[in-house]
Amino acid sequence: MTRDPAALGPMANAIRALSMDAVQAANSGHPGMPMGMADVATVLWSQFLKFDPAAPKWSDRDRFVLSAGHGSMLIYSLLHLSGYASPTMQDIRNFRQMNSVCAGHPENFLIDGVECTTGPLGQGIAMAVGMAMAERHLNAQFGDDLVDHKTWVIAGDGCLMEGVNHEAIGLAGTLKLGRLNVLWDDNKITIDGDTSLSTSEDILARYAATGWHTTSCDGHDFADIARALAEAAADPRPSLVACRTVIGKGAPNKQGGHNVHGAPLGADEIAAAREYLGWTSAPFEVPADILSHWRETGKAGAAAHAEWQARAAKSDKAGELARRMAGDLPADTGFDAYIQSLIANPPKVATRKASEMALEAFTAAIPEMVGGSADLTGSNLTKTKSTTPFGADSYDGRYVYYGIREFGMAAAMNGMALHGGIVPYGGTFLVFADYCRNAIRMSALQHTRAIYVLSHDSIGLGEDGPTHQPVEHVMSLRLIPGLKVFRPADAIETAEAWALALADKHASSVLALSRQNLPPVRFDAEMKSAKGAYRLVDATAARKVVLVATGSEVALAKDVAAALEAQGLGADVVSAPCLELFDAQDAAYRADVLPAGVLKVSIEAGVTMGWHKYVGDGLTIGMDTFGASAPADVLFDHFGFSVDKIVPQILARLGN
Ligand SMILES: Cc1ncc(C[n+]2csc(CCOP(=O)(O)OP(=O)(O)O)c2C)c(N)n1
Ligand SMILES: [Mg+2]
Repeated sequence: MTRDPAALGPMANAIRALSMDAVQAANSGHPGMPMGMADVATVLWSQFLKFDPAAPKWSDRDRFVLSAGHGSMLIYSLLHLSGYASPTMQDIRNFRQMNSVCAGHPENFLIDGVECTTGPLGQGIAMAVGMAMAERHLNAQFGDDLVDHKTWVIAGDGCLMEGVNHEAIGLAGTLKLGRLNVLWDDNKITIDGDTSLSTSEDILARYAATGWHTTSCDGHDFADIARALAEAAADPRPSLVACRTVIGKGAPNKQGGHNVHGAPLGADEIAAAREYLGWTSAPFEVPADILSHWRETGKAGAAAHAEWQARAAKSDKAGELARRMAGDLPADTGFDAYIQSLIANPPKVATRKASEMALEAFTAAIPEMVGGSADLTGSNLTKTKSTTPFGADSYDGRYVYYGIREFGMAAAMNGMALHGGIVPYGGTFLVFADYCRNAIRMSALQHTRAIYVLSHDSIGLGEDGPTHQPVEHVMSLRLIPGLKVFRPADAIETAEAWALALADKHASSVLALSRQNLPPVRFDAEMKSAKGAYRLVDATAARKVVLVATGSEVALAKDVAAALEAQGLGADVVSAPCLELFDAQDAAYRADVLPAGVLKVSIEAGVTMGWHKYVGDGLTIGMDTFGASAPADVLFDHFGFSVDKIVPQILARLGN
């Protein structure tokens, strides 16, 4: 740890110089935030943060989250200066250019030291809450010797204004996440101008009201920063430190104004800043003495890492922790025995119930699964016997009562998954996926194994009516790249969906589940959902039609096929629980399941847009309007999901 106070100013100026020069070279980017928070970040990294640049993935490192992701040059500077292998100075020179790991916003999949992808304001803090939850949970399970670290966040005015901030801090306060410390870049500037244009909130009072410890400091006074950070670190509550700063500090003519937020300073102002800061080095050059001070910062963490390794070598729990942190499931996930029980006794249950049954088996066998719901536990059926409540007095619990905070929940799930050692799943109604949609998108982008249990997946929920009936949601979630959207048809497909979601440690999944009971359609143990879509029923008569359906409409498709066969028209039924997995199959398989030259008909109680990709110029049976409030069977009939209403359309298309 650097204790020479005289070194801190030049160290911070190295961040300022790299940031302004990189933004200038890229001719785009955000110099204001890194320059304004350079002093705070220097104190944090040199005196508080526990990290080992040689081991970016060391599980007991402190987590550092740059929630104000537009200030990406801050974290790139910090990582490079303190001695991480990535980013290199060449990467920084190529800031924001194709193939540079120094992307416009920090991306967790490009640089090891970047804990999470940030840029969508507010979500960094919310993910940090999840990381702090993960730390306490694993601490409760593995003890102080193996898990004992903090989560530090740098956030801007924008992060604190976003609604998700409210959800996240409410959860953190209730859970008493004392190892979470948020350093707020209190510069009173956002893009449009002074924060007084849009807010008059007493932010410290709001945080205090949710159970946080709050303090303030002069963000350009090293001693005062250190005092505030020490206070935050010591307090048993989560802490907010308001760091009063000047945006763009160091650019003499532009600092303090909103124009320095997100535009290059320009050659003249950069020259003036060099003069003002006394920075004489050329762009992308850091004087050796300053660099050596920076390289000192990781030394204490490296020593702590070595001590941790010695403890881990003696611990009989270290192997299990390593397994969980690697994201590898136990050898027996409970899947095979559970599938056999379903085959022995195929239940007629809602797929949300089937999900609960599968979860009983999986959560018993996979201790890293941590579940929860946004106040719909009894509807999503996400709680199992193995998942006892997680709370301030029971961090070893595995079930999170997230409250009515869908966005906060999804972001926290991302944080837990990114922390590692935990496989988070969480539930809400499918229709409210929109409330947390950007966090689901961030799950996919960050390759987190977050599993969303989204029940009440269609008009089949009935009387609650159109506010609660998803119509566009299943298809719109399929639009998110990399996200696997499962809509299983019965208990076996639901178990398969869970198994597939759990098995892929680099992808996130949605399970769209029915409220209403569904008859079993599958009776064998072959893992057919792995192919995404498969032939469930072969045509008996000469094949004229292929019906492709998902979820609750698969049983209907079987009835439609039977009616067609009764008229001598052969019809296959294809169940398509996961179109993303189907798309990943080879062309021959896809052409076999959905062959050319026959009429293909999709049946799904949702929007028809998207289905022509699978049925070509065939028929798309769906609904492109909102639903209505009525019993489910009435609604299915009203909106055309019945044998009587579908068969004539098929006959007409066949010219019969
Ligand atoms: C959810 C979201 N909305 C909008 C933006 C666009 N945006 C990026 S930075 C910013 C202003 C943020 O102000 P502040 O956090 O105070 O940053 P500062 O200007 O102080 O660097 C906005 C609106 C975003 N990145 N994320
Ligand atoms: Mg600001």
